[in-house]
Amino acid sequence: MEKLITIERHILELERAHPNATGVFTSLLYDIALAAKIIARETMRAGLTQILGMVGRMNVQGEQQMKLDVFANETIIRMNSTTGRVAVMASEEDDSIIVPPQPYCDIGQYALLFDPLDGSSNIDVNVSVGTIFAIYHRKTTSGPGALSDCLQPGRDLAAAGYVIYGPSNMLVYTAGHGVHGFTLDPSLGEFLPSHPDLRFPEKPKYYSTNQGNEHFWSTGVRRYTDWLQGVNPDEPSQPLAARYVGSLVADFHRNLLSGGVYYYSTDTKSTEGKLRLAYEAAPMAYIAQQAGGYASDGAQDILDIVPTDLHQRTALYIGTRSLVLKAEQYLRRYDSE
Ligand code: AFP
Repeated sequence: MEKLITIERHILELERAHPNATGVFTSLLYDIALAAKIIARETMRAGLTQILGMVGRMNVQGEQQMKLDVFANETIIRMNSTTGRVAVMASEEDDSIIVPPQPYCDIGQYALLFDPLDGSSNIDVNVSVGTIFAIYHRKTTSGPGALSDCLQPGRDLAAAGYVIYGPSNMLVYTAGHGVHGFTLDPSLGEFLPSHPDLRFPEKPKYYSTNQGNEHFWSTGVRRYTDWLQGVNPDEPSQPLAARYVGSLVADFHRNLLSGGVYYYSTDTKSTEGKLRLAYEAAPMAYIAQQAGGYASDGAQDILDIVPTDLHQRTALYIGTRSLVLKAEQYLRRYDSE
């Protein structure tokens, strides 16, 4: 009979496989799972208040209702500020690093980076959103955590994951031993294992991109898209179906389960790309790699890029390995004079 365990037990059991583990890392993942449950609850409520027309008005305590991305951000920060596990944090919502109070910032061993509510424009129309998180060992050896602890290449990640708030809420994470998916059972309030050892399927089904940007794309990106659609006369291919939610977490998750590629290229409108390297592209790239996929900025592995700025942007091609390698090939062939 298959054993029924919670995400906490699962993390603990993985930790037991590492005799030198102190338990700090396990507790940190547990803290994130708890923050995810709180955000999931609020996301569900936000849908309801939207329907009942309460957003932007006062709640029963006479307080202005908080926007969900602000709520998600504050929840993750509060959950991790005084545990003594995290030396420094960085969020999409904050310009600078977030340093926990003393003595927690001194004793913390990890840097936690996150996008609290990715795809937040979807929330107003009741479509899936997500949280992305990245965990690094701190590099500084004493004192409070610093910016340098957050500016590490994805290859040095200790763990990464995302939570998807959708028809059901799921937490998917990797700590370097495969990718594990858990579904929140609302009646128990627990994430239960539902998708063990996730891998991209061999045969992809989808491509996901904002094709509204086509006029701004390079020749390489257009030819690559033709190839994905099976209409490139120079290189016949099986056409893939297009699916685009506009929330990286949702698009990535679908492609992870069904096979496919998500891309947001650089273009004449945004020469740096749109997605953020440190807390969007790098953690998702680590998950992709652990699931047998690949992520590239079009020329190199996302995991090799060392961020120089907290909010640095990048182009991103991510998903089924062969599809991402093909993107690199097209960009090399057409765009690299
Ligand atoms: P928001 O969090 O500002 O909605 O951005 C979401 C995102 O970073 C990523 O999750 C989407 O895939 C991408 O941007 C959508 O961008 P477009 O709206 O330009 O297609």
